[in-house]
This record gives sequence, structure tokens and C-alpha cells, in this order.
Amino acid sequence: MSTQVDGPVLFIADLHLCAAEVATTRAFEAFLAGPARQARTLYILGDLFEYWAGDDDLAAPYHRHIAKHLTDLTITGTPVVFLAGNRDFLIGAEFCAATGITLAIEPVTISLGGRDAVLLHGDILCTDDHAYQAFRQQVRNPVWQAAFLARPLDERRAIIEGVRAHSEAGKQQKAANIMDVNEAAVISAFQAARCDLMIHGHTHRPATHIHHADGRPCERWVLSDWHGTAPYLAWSDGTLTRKELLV
Ligand code: LP5
Ligand code: MN
Repeated sequence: MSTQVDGPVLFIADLHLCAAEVATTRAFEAFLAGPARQARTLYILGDLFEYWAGDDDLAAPYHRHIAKHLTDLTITGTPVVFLAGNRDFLIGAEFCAATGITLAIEPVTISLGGRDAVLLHGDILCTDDHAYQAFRQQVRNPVWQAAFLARPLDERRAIIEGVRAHSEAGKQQKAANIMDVNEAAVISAFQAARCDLMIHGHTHRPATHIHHADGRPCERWVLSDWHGTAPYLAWSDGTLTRKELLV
């Protein structure tokens, strides 16, 4: 086992892995066996899975398959840090133990060559989406989660399918700007983290934005979602670069 201390730091999000997405699954396998092997650390900023109903769902062959590929990476010495997304916040200790990844609670501040960067999934910044934020507050409550996880897996899957249908229908009615980040929430996040660099996913709007917090220019890098290729962000030698592994 070795740690790639001189390798790049990599960031990915919004893969939405599921058995039906064969090309994206292949892209993830190739990414883990390729660029991720050289990484100093791989940060997964949420929505690794299309949804996660609880760690007992690790018994599903597809989930075991993905877990095995993650384990193959962590045992060769690449640390993998996972921040929950709005679809896989029920990933817990059992999944982490099975794969060797580390669960971190957002916001996470890291140092990239001496420059602090704050990492988030991004959904918490979408404060204009009041219906979603109310939903989020409910399902992120540990008491609610314990009660939900106590239900049988089949029942949880059925409930999630209902929420997904509701969410997809609701998104058709919501204005696009409601589902993007709120400027004031972004500024507050920069101020709270006391840094001028932010990396997040969730919105599926890959772009680099400049904001001004307390008169300072601050960079916000939005990660790309995955559709059959492996788009990622790499930090190396003081520079962030968007890359994409084609499979
Ligand atoms: O994920 P994305 O980007 O498509 O949409 C999100 C918000 N939607 C969600 C829901 C997830 O996509 C699907 C559920 C994931 C499973 C989590 C595990 C366990 C949860 C158990 C729940 C009981 O997060 C969407 C945002 C969008 O991002 C952009 O930011 O708009 O938010 C919504 O659509 C939420 C609605 O606004 C409110 C939902 C109320 C739910 C009521 C359910 C009623 C039906 C129940 C039937 C049994
Ligand atoms: Mn998301």
C-alpha cells in the first residue's frame, strides 16, 4: 500500500450510479482504475448513487460491485472522502467499512497547496427552493432517519420511488433559477468557511463563477454530472483543471 503524496487531488459528484446506467458505471470503473489510482485524495461530493435506501442495500449485486471497485482503490492507497448528496445521505458506517472510504460532514474545508477550499454537495445553497429545503430538513433529521431505516428495505425503496416521482414532476413546475444556488447563501458559505475557493455539485451546471464576499473575489467551481463519461476536477501544482475520461 502506498499513498500518492505527489498526485493530484480529484473531485467528482453527481454520478447517479444505478444498474440501468451501464455506460456511466463503466466510466466509473475506468476512472477508479485509472486517474484515481494516481490521486493523492479522491473527494466524492455526493450523489454517487441514483439513490441509497440504507446500508442493508449493500446486499444488492450492483451495489456490491460498486463497493468492490471502491475497495480496490482504497486498498491500493488512495484515500476516498465522501460527502453526502441529497440522494445518498443514508450512506453510513457499514458502507464506509465495506469500502474503506471516509464519510465527512459538509461543509468540509481542505487546504490545496496552502489555499483553503470549502467543499459541499451544493443542495444546501439552493435556498430559494423552499419545498426542497423543508424536505431536506425533515430527512436529514437523525430521529426521522432512524425511524425510516427501521422500515423494511422494500418499503423504503417504494417510498423513495414515490418521492422521486414527486420530485421529477415538481421540477417541471419549478423555475430554473429556483433550482440554482442563491447568491446570499453562497456568500455566507464563503464567509463561514473563511476561504475564497468553493467546490460543489448538485446543480448539474458545470461552470466557474466569481463572487465577491467582503470585497474579496471568491471562486466557485461547479462539478459536472456524469452521463457515460467520467468528468472530474483535478487540483495539481496550484491549478484546478476540468478533465474528462472518455471510455
Ligand atoms: O435529485 P434531483 O437533483 O433530481 O432533485 C433534487 C430535489 N429532489 C430530491 C429528491 C431525490 O431526487 C429523490 C429521493 C432520494 C432518496 C433519498 C433517500 C431517502 C429519502 C426518503 C424520503 C421519504 O432531493 C428537488 C430539488 C432539486 O434537487 C433541485 O435542487 O428541487 O426537490 C424536490 O423535488 C423536493 C420537493 O420539492 C419536495 C418533496 C416532498 C416529498 C413528498 C413526498 C410525497 C410522495 C410520497 C409517496 C410515498
Ligand atoms: Mn444532488
